[in-house]
Amino acid sequence: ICADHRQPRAEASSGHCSQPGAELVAGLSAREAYISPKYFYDALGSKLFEAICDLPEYYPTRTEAAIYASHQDAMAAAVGTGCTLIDLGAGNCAKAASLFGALQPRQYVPVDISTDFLHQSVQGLQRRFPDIPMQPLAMDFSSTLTLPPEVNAQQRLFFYPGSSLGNFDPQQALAFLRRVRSALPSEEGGILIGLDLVKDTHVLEAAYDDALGVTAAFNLNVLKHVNELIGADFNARDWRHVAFYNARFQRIEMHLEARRDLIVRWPGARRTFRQGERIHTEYSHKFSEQDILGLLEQAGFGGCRMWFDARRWFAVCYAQA
Ligand code: AVI
Repeated sequence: ICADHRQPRAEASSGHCSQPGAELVAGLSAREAYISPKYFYDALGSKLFEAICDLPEYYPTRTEAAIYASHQDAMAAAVGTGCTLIDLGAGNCAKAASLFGALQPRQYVPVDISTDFLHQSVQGLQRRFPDIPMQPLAMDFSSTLTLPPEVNAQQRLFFYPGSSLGNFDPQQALAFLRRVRSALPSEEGGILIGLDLVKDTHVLEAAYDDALGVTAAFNLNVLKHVNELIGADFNARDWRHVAFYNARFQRIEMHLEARRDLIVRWPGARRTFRQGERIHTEYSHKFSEQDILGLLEQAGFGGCRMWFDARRWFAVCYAQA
């Protein structure tokens, strides 16, 4: 099996879904070099991301969890009980599990790229909730959403929390939501999605450049993963983490910046980087309420309901097919 995660994540080093080499080489060879954020999530990267979620500066995870805790009854009233809960990029499955009591899903389908991580999480969860049938799926849902027949077609609820949609560029985000909409075979399903809202630049930038340097380690770790995947010779010590808010595009940008002039080699090629030259690694778009409604409508959803935290830093939206 192959696994996949909530955002454009890559295969864990232990279990690849596809050949990442061509994509990585294309990105490293581009005039403005880039590495897809899906390559953050090897085994160490997944752990670093979990650590990020616990950081005082990284407000999204706990803010979203508080929204589920406060509004789960209203969410269950909107969604209805007994859904087929399809958790896109389930990771440790904690967010979905926090809604099991209210939603009482008839089937839980966690989807993730990190095969081992997914199966470990589901084992523990199945012991806690023996009455909920669980069907873990290892697939790269960022490019296709064809679900196997084992996934119940009735009352599907796609769950996409964590503002992972923000890691796509706007066109990809719309295409992704349209794929989700097409995977709803009837008019009865929907999507429950968590999205980070536009806010003060200092709050945003601190969340992506924390005092302990965990996000820096997460960003730099992608170089180790790339070395493993394509046999490159990146030295993380030659690079520094750069994260800033680009207000024009409503997005955090993460880059890796060369600390000195250097050459990186991989089988069959090499590339010179000048001091200060950057490799783009991630966008994390932030949304307004209007952005969210517009996107969901354009993707073919309707009847949107939204819930917020007291500071209006984060939104959870339910939209129907
Ligand atoms: C997974 N994704 C929604 C995170 C985000 O906030 O964009 C990834 C992340 N990158 C740096 N910190 C967290």
